[in-house]
Amino acid sequence: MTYIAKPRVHHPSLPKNALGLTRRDYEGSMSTLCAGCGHDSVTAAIIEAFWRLEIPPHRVAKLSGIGCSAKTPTYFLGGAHGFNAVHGRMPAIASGAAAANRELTYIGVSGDGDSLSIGLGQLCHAIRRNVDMLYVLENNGVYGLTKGQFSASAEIGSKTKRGEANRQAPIDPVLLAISLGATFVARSFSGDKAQLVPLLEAGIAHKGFALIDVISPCVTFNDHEGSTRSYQATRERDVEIVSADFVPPAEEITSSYTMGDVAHVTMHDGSMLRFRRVADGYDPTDRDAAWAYIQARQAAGEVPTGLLFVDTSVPDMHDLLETVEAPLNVLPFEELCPGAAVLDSIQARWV
Ligand SMILES: Cc1ncc(C[n+]2csc(CCOP(=O)(O)OP(=O)(O)O)c2C)c(N)n1
Ligand code: SF4
Repeated sequence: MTYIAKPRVHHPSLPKNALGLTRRDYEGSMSTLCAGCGHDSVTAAIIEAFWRLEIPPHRVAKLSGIGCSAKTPTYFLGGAHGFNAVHGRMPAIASGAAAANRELTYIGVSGDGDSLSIGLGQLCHAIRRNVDMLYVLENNGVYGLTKGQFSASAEIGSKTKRGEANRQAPIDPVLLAISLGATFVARSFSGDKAQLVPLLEAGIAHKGFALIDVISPCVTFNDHEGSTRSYQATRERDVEIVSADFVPPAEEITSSYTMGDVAHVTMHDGSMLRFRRVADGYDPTDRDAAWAYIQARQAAGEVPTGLLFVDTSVPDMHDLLETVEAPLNVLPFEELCPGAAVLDSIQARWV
């Protein structure tokens, strides 16, 4: 937790994006999390990604459930719409909001407890529906807010502060998402802003459900020797298997990599994902191969990071359900409530 108040007046020469906004305009309230919490670094990366993408804060809806991670939307994009849902229920709220207004950009922030225990079913169905949103899972292996109980992502053998070892098998959100048909799956580390920011940008630009699992250490309850989610353990085991770069539509595409090493995926809005295979033969567009590769590396004690899987060809929730283009709040009453005759004709289709 920081006690230094944010200055009200900003230096006039702070860099501005094309909207004339500085990074300060993408910040929120002062964080009340513990000093050094990984979640604050994720917040900083989210601020950077939205600033770079030049998305007006008031065109964003930020959602969360319950947990230290769920508090973080308060600390970015103060001008955005926000909703703090019941524990684990953020995906349902996000799905409903997105169905009612497809013009906003949706970001959900959750924890491993919020997502993989009480909210696991909700997460699975948001993936299955391919809801057009970025879902950031701040993964620290514990329930930080309720003082450090193991979460469902804790690995076997990981130790609590008092030395007890976890004996239950973990749920891996990345493998879960790939096996459920997710269309954008990435993993990163809160301490690696250079990798995390382009992944966040790409996840926001992705049309459909984008999951980014961010290893985000809890310095208060899970950063000791014996923990597999500490800063030290993550730094030792983090292996980047794909180096991804995000190129917005308006930017010239130049490559710093040797030609032949670089592959491009065009996103629906014309932006581009440019990735380099760091690991031999790794292809983030091949679902089966990605799943097998990640599982094999994890069995060998590594934490593979980067853009792990992407598919831009799958229809998202709006395409599947043929949702209305205009936000529901601007539709005239006659269209929202077309009367009994129209309802009868709809019901007649099923009799
Ligand atoms: C219905 C319900 N059950 C249990 C709780 C208690 N609770 C609050 S936060 C939390 C887990 C938070 O862990 P995580 O999602 O990993 O977030 P972190 O605090 O680690 O960022 C739990 C179990 C609650 N608030 N509501
Ligand atoms: S308890 Fe852990 S997760 Fe919560 S703010 Fe502190 S360091 Fe972060």
